[in-house]
Amino acid sequence: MRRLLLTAAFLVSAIPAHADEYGFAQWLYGFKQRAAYQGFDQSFLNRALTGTEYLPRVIELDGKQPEHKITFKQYKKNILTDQRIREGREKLSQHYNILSQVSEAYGVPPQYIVALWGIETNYGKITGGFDIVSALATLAYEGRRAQFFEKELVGALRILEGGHAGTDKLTGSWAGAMGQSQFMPSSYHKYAVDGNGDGMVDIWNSLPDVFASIANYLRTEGWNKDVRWGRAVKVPVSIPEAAYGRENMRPLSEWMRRGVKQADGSPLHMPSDGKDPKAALVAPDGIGTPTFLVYENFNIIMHWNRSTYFATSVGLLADAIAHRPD
Ligand SMILES: [Ca+2]
Repeated sequence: MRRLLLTAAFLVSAIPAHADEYGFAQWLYGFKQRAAYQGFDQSFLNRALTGTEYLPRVIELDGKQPEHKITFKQYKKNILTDQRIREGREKLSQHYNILSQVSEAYGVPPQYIVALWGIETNYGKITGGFDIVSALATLAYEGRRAQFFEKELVGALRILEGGHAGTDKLTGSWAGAMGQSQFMPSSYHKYAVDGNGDGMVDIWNSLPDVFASIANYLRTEGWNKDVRWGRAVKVPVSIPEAAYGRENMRPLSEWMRRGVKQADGSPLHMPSDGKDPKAALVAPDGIGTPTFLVYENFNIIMHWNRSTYFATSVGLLADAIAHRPD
């Protein structure tokens, strides 16, 4: 009888209090088998997944309805603060040597590297404290985008398996974006590079690695160093609404002919290399509100984050950091 009671007590304590935790433990067991089937070493899996836990907070954040859509004007006010601009300029001068080396090597002007770093993590200060393996496992278990997150989880394990992340605990946002550049594991594999040549690709702690990885992302996606991201412009009313939009790329010379000017009313100029870059008109808050003539590089920032607000703010912050007029 005593023995039976002990067994029962053991069983009760082995079952997690919360049903989700029980379901998660079962899911993790299945995942381990699927991962082993993909070629991971069993002892590595046991080690890497020890301590992996269900994170209710991640589910809570994932379920949050998107906030009331704010205008670009409001977004810009939140993102392009005097503080962020001032700090960006300080960072640019403080890390000028590394940044100019990276810029030279990857063909990306330093102000864009600093701007992306500044907007993603406030220059490395807000990188998210979630354990990435637990966060991704929780999201994969939850199932809303199970396949996507399980793939990212496998990607995270590959980073740990390689042992060259410079860290044995991957941390980041609740949604899996890691380190100072906020790369998902798949982006880490695709774009992250070793900037200081120590054999580690450490986007958490090494600034040369962070900068080189951001620059390598932009270069890989086709950044053109001879053209800017875009600029604020003045558009004549004769240009109809249908001509606006990122998909309506036209030669710069055509926009000039149709009367598009710089925001201060001065004329636009053709690049000195004699090329006629394609450009599009983007007005995030609609016609009659601040409008930008954007080049292909804008689409590369949009590849990083599919938000016009984001891409425009990165461009404006880069200009402000470099003291370039918009
Ligand atoms: Ca490194």
